[in-house]
Amino acid sequence: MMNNEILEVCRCFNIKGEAVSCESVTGGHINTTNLIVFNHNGENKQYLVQEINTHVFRNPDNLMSNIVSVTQYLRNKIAEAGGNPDRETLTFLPAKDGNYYYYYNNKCWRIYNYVDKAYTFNFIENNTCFENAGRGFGMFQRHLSDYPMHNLHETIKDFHNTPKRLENLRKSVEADVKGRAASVEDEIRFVFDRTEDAKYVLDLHKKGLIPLRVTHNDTKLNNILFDKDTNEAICVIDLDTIMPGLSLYDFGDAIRFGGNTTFEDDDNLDNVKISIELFESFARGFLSACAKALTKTEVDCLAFSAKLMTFECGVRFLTDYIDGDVYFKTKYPEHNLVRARNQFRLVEEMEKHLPEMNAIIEKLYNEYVK
Ligand code: GN1
Ligand code: MG
Repeated sequence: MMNNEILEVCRCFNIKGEAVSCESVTGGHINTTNLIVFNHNGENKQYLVQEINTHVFRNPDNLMSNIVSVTQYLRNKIAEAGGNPDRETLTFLPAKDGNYYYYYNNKCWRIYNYVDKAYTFNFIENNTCFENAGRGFGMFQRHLSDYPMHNLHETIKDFHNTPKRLENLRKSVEADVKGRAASVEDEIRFVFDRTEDAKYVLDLHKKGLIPLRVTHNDTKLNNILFDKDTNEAICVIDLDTIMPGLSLYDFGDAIRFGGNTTFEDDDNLDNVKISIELFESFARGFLSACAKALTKTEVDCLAFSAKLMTFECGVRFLTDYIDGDVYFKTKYPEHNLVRARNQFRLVEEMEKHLPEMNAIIEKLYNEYVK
């Protein structure tokens, strides 16, 4: 269905031609996305028109400055490596005022080229695909290893500061605006029983044992595009949270989502397990691309980081449930609670399997580094 608002937005970004079709793209929990096709001089071109969630990303200028400078940097790296920058990174369009975002109808918009002959997954179908995703995120890390980090803005403050996430939960429980806290006492206890875990990697960072790097920070499986012909992971997308961070966040969050044997919002907790095979596949891809760039302390924390990121995400879902679902998009009233319970079950599963996961990392590290 053609949507007039989207059409007007396209005009603000100087898109030429006749609109052929427009459909909404679902999957992300934060921004709202539409795929629009324009025909210009007999040729069809596809664009993604996205409304930026300014409740979450409060400074679109800083946000787009990060994204545009990182994608331009990546274009050069990809070209140097003999790749195709139009497929291997995103290309954003300037609006008529020269900025890479534009306010229309009091909403903040941006547009970028749709990469065709590519697909995303919401669920892993086989080990090879997850290994390819690991290589894709590892390459992303490698390409950005010399990026001048001081250029980057912190688009969401303390995004992966897990102790701060616990503090926020504590505040939400105290405020209890929806009167939901009493019904989730077990979940709250689960979180505060793990207060020590929450600060483990940040403490190592503070001691200088884990370096700050340029990281993606939201490495869900559906944030990487796969090529339809080769099935290789070609392009990392959803670049809003690129910031200085720890490599562990990218590794850990990818396992949180893709290493789960079910969806992050499956309410049947018996389905929630960590797949050791998938864990190994992703770790193989990731380490094959960037093991040599990581310090030994980082490598030693990789398996733990999967548990940490799963725990942190669960804390965020639980906090949002208590706050009345103001951050993540939800489809039904208990959605955030279901997600939180799912993540906490996955944490328990990872706690059982941590020795095995650590042994896999050690084995792969020896393979790729020694
Ligand atoms: C959000 O936008 P999306 O769906 O890729 C969130 C991530 C969470 C994820 C949980 C900016 O990611 O941090 O891990 O949901 N993004 C932001 O599925 O908060
Ligand atoms: Mg996102």
